[in-house]
Order: sequence, then C-alpha cells, then structure tokens
Amino acid sequence: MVAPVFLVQKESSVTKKKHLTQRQNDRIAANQQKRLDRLAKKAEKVAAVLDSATFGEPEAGVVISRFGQHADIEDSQGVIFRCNIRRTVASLVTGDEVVWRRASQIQGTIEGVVEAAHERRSVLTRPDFYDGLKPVAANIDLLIIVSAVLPSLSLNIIDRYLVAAEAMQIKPLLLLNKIDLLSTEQRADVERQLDIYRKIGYEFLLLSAKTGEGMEQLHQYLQAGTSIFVGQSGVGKSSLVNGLMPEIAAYTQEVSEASGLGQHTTTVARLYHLPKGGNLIDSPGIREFALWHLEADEVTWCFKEFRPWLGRCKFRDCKHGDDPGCALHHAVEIGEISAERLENYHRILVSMAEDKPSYY
Ligand SMILES: Nc1nc2c(ncn2[C@@H]2O[C@H](COP(=O)(O)OP(=O)(O)OP(=O)(O)O)[C@@H](O)[C@H]2O)c(=O)[nH]1
Ligand SMILES: [Mg+2]
Ligand SMILES: [Zn+2]
Repeated sequence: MVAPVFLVQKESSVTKKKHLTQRQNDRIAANQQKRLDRLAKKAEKVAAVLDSATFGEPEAGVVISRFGQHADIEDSQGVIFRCNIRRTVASLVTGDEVVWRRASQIQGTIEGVVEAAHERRSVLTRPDFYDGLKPVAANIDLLIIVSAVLPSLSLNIIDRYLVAAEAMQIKPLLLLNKIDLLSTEQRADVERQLDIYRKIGYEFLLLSAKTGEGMEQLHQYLQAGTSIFVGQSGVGKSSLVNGLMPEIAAYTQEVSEASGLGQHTTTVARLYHLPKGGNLIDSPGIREFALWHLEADEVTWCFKEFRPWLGRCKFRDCKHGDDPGCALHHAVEIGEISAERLENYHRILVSMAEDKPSYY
C-alpha cells in the first residue's frame, strides 16, 4: 500500500473504491477549506506582528526546522532564531538558505523574519495525498535510506526509495540498522540479499545504533555536504543521530519525557551539524514513499541497471511483463538483472495505479 502516515486504507474492490473516492473527495475539500481558514487567521496574526516590529539589516541564514508559520533560522555564528516567514516566501523547508532580518525587539517568541529563500541545489519531495507534491528538505547531497533488518527486511520499500532518489537525482546510500538483533546465519542471509544492490553499484552499510557497530564507517559518508535520513517510523533514524552526536541525546530524551508520550517519534525535519564535519537532517518516518507523481516510463528509468537494456525489447510498447522478446527478461535470464528487482518494478507500477488519488 502506498500511503503517507495519516492516510486512508487501500480499497480492494472497485465499487468500494468508487464509493469511498466520493467520500474522500468531500473530506479532502472540507479539510482543505478548514486548513485555508486556519492559515488565513494565522497569516493575519503574523502580519500584525510584522507591522508593529522593526528589523535589522538582511543577513544570511539556514533553515534548521520549519513549524507551520515559523522557522528556526541559524545565523552565521551558529545561533538559532525563531522567525516568522513573509507571505511572499512560497516554500520553505529544512536546509533552505535564506535572507532574514532579526527583530530589534522580541515579539512573543518571534526573534526575526525570513525575507526570501535562495534557489535550491536539490530538493527532497514526497507526494502528499491531500496537498500534492510537498518539499521535505532542501540542498541535500546524500539520501540515506534507513531500514531495519527486523521485523523484516523489505527490498520492495528499499526499491521505492531508490526510485525516488534516482528521480530526484540525489545520491542514495542504503543503511541497514539493528543488526545486533541478527544471528550469524541471519546476517549472512541479509548480506546475500543486499548483494543485488552492490552489483548495481549502490553502497550499503550494516550497523547498529545500539552497539555502535558500523558507526565509524557512517561518519565517513557524512563528513561532506548535507545528508538526510529517510525511512519508516521506528527503523532507528533518531537513535542513529543520537549515536553520532551523543551530546544531543540528552536533549531528545528531555523533550520526549516532557511530552509524556514515552516515545521519540520525530515530527519535523531538523538539521544538525556533525562534530566531525557535514550536516545531517533527521526526518519524520513515513510508511511508504508514494510515487504517484512519476510516469511509468520514469519509474523504468529509475531502475538504474535497466537502462542499458531499454529500447532493445522486440516490441516498442513492451511492458516487460510476459511480452515475447523482452530485453529485461533476457537480462534476468543471463543474470544481468536480478529477478527480485524486476518483480519489485512491476509491483511499484501496479501500486502506483491502484493508490493514486483520483485528482492526480
Ligand atoms: N536493537 C536495536 N534497537 C534499536 C536500534 N536503533 C534503534 N532501536 C530502537 O528502535 C526504536 C525506534 O527508534 P527511533 O530512533 O525512535 O526510530 P525513528 O526512525 O527515528 O522513528 P521516527 O522518528 O518515528 O521516524 C527505539 O525503541 C530504539 O531504541 C538498534 O540498532 N538496535
Ligand atoms: Mg525519529
Ligand atoms: Zn521488455
């Protein structure tokens, strides 16, 4: 099933789906109206604050986190200021480079205002069922796809993320966490499964945030540029951040105790500077990365090892299913493409068609 966290259930029967689609549409419209009303109210408040405040000279800054109408902006000295965002700033996410001005007097919790955002080098987006394609983080150099080996290793989910990484042209790194939970045989089995990716040219790391195994290697990948952890909730993204930066672990603990939830679930993306260099963004877990926004042809292209074989099928409109003379199937037979990858490719195409919201 393809769905961001808070999503509707997949409907199996066609009639049920039609019925629900109408209900979904009504709900979407109602929710959108509510959201617009809320936003308008907030914008009024923000405008009132901005009108009554005076600001210093424009400065350069980086977005550490974004919360609705506010953003935490880091100045060139590494100090963080909570800022309002001008309505003229169309989109602002963690990692964005901005021009901002500090308030001459703090207004409530607001210490400045974001005036403009620079053009992005890269952007991580994900399709939201209600809002369309939404940016998650900007100026990313390395997309670290975090999975946990237990309860089970899902190559299908990994393949979805790899498609997203290829589509966004951001270099991926596969990271398998919680290997402390595996027996020697289970570990050998996982390594064997991952060999598929090694052959394609994707790098992967096995590690444990719990025991610290593999953390040294991870450090090396993170030293340059900005990396982001993505993956399902509970795979251990925040635990890895804590392992990399022990000094912030206490902070995370405090926050979660204060919330009384007894859980650490991350709710907004946040950028950290690593002590050995490089930036790391921790992001909230998502169930699965939807790929509605891609065309079937694009998905095919995003299976990197398929590329040399494309255009070589007997039929120009080959769907690479059981069509005769399919070059991809030939490549599977001679061991150049893994059967699992071709299978997951078809699963992705099927799920894209099934789960796409009606207005996409
Ligand atoms: N055994 C074991 N458990 C781990 C490891 N890493 C994390 N965990 C546990 O897995 C659970 C989830 O960890 P988090 O770091 O909160 O997961 P997350 O990916 O940040 O989750 P979200 O913020 O919801 O996306 C916690 O109970 C951790 O203690 C590991 O290497 N080994
Ligand atoms: Mg987390
Ligand atoms: Zn084919």
